Amino acid sequence: MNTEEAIDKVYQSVLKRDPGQPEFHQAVYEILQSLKLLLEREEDYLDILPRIVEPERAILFRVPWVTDDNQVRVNRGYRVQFNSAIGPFKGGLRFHPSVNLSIIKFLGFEQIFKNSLTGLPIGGGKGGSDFDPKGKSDMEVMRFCQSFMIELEHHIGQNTDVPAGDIGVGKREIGYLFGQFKRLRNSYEPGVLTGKDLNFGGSLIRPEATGYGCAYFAEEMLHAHNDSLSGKKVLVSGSGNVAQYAVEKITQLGGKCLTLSDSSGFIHDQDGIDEEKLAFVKELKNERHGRISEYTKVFTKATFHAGQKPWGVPADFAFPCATQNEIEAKDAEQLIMGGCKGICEGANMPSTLDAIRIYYQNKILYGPAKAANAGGVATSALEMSQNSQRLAWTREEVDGRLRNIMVNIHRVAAETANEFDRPGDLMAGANIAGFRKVADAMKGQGIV
Ligand code: NDP
Ligand code: 2IT
Repeated sequence: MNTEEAIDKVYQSVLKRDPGQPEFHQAVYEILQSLKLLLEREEDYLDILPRIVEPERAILFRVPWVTDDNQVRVNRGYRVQFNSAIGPFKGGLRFHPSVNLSIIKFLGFEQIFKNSLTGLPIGGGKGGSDFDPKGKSDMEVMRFCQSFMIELEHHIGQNTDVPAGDIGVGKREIGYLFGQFKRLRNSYEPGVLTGKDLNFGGSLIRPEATGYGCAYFAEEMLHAHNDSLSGKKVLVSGSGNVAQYAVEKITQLGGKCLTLSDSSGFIHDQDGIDEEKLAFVKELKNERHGRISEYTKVFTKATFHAGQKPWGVPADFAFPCATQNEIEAKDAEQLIMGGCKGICEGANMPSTLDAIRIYYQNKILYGPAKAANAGGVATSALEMSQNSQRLAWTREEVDGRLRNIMVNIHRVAAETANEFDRPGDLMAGANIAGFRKVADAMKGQGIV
């Protein structure tokens, strides 16, 4: 059997074993395609594949809770502990009605390689629920989080598995989860969750880290071509944690952000989303949990496009920061038509495989999610370090470390791409480099 056939055999076994998990299949397919380059040179990594595509443990549980008007609701909880070769399982929790096992497995699988790329000792995992926080009161969200933690508590710990936020899970939810964990354990162990409030072990810059890190990564991509974000017209999708801080840093670096979106549509502001407008978005989204369309009521020159995505707006660079598969082939074509010269992924797997093919055909810059959005989890690992030391670092200290980590991830991805005769192919470089460290650790630990 040649390498190609051996890889295909692994992929076919995943399709057969896990039918009905299209997002997971997509994530596995992308990695396996990149790994062909490595496996053609070093066959003994092939043995790792059947194990790395199988989670070490996957937990599925019932989450019963009671609404404000005393109705019993039942949601489904998940925690997929994918790989602990290089450190405790680490990865966020997503609360969104679309959550299912396929989505949690794709996220957990990607997290293995992303976490490895940070250079920090963290394994890969992900969890969440099909609970929809939209339209729920604070007390409903609290009761849900408490019920969720009653089960999750059995499976997590600062040396075992360390959850954090993702879509629908921010500082508020992490606070409720931590409060319940502390009651259940009767022990103050802040290193069990990251993304905490500053008052109980959170790290400065963690809220900003994914968006800032993504902008730092894009700046590195551009620097490699003697260019920068300064003066660039930029499209951003989403308007949550990642999108907000991507806009903040892109703007500080001299870029002009023209769009933001949510699941109801996008806003287009030709004059750019400046500091004052961003402050409005933060208050709208983080405090009032409102819709992005409200932006145009306050900033009347901007327009709202219901049910549409921002990819048709002419611009130089795009930062998808909402959700998976938000750029399909037709969107990628629109981006190219509009003059887009680069994509830097804040969201996880925001581009379909066909969209990525179009980026490569058109030779635009492509910063894949595993590398470009790793700043969030990297800063989570810095939060864990501070918790272990019982110390809190300054904003400058954490931001400096974040920046160095992003520069380093870009360097490693670019160097690995060169090593495999794919100059500029950051997807191949990131996938191979992320895999190689975990695979070497797995080899060293025997058949586990
Ligand atoms: P938030 O919940 O803060 O924001 C999510 C944003 O994306 C909202 O604007 C939301 O709109 C929009 N969105 C979510 N689902 C959809 C959908 N199906 N269609 C259209 N819009 C959608 O989440 P984050 O900003 O934290 O996460 C955004 C992305 O970044 C996700 O892919 C996440 O996995 C990834 N990520 C997050 C990290 C973090 O540290 N938080 C780290 C690395 C990656 P609406 O409010 O209408 O639902
Ligand atoms: O996708 C991600 O990397 C995250 N949601 C952040 C995970 C974390 O543990 O901080």
